[in-house]
Amino acid sequence: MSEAPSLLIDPGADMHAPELYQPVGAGFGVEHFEDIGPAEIEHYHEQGYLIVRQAFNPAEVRDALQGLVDLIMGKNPEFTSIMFEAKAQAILPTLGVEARQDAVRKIMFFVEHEPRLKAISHHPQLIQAVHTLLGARAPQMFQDMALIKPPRLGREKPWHQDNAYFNYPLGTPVVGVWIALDEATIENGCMQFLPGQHKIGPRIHFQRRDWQICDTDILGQRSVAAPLKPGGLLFFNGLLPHGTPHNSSEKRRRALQFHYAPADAAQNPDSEERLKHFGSEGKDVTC
Ligand SMILES: O=C(O)CCC(=O)C(=O)O
Repeated sequence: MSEAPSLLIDPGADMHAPELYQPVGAGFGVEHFEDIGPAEIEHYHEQGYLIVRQAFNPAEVRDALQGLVDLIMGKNPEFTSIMFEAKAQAILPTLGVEARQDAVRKIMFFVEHEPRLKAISHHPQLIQAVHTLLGARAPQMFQDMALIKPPRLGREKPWHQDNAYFNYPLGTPVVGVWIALDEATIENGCMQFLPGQHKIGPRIHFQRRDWQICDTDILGQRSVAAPLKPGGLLFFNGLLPHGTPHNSSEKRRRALQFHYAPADAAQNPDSEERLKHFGSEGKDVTC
């Protein structure tokens, strides 16, 4: 008898303090890719982010969503990089299209398995904008992810810097792109960030609810939110501290997240250098 493939399971974490996610306002942005000019590029470099409110049209969003749902429903049996919530493990085989999506924590490395998701991650206008934000260097996408926060249950992604998770040498420009597939609001867990704080450089990360910046370093800071309609996106610097709260609403929040670095930038062979700057779980530090 053949064994069922083993599932990727996320065990879950405690609830965060509500004070960690009380933005003072919404972030700056433009409507379309065509509106990105020198002032917007300067804003990105100064503040560490830029919003494009209508980056993708409804047909492009619909296609990406259908590609995602097909992967979740196992239409490509070779694709297994889906991480499910531990609580849903026992009932997964019984779940239909809607409920199965809400059992997913995240999905990774799918673009080579799903042309509709590859299309959005390599959209010509997106790539052109990333090229510009990388300082006119040809981009290479090195990470693709989809993140689902089901109604009421969707968990926090604690405050962190994405570069803490990547092995690029310090100083390598990294652009994150976060794309809303559903409307993303403060209530259902849109992105929140600390404008300009990418300039402070690497922060020590600790193993708490996740590998994250210490809550006491975030409390009292003036964070900004990026509420987005479906098809809106956030560009953000790999050193920008950001997080997303628990979904306290009745509305599901599905999003894509891609990361790009210059194609000619080499990665360090291991995490030693990175952990010197961002800290490690094994370090003798508490938080
Ligand atoms: O979409 C989310 O909830 C958080 C995404 C994020 O910041 C990450 O995975 O690094």
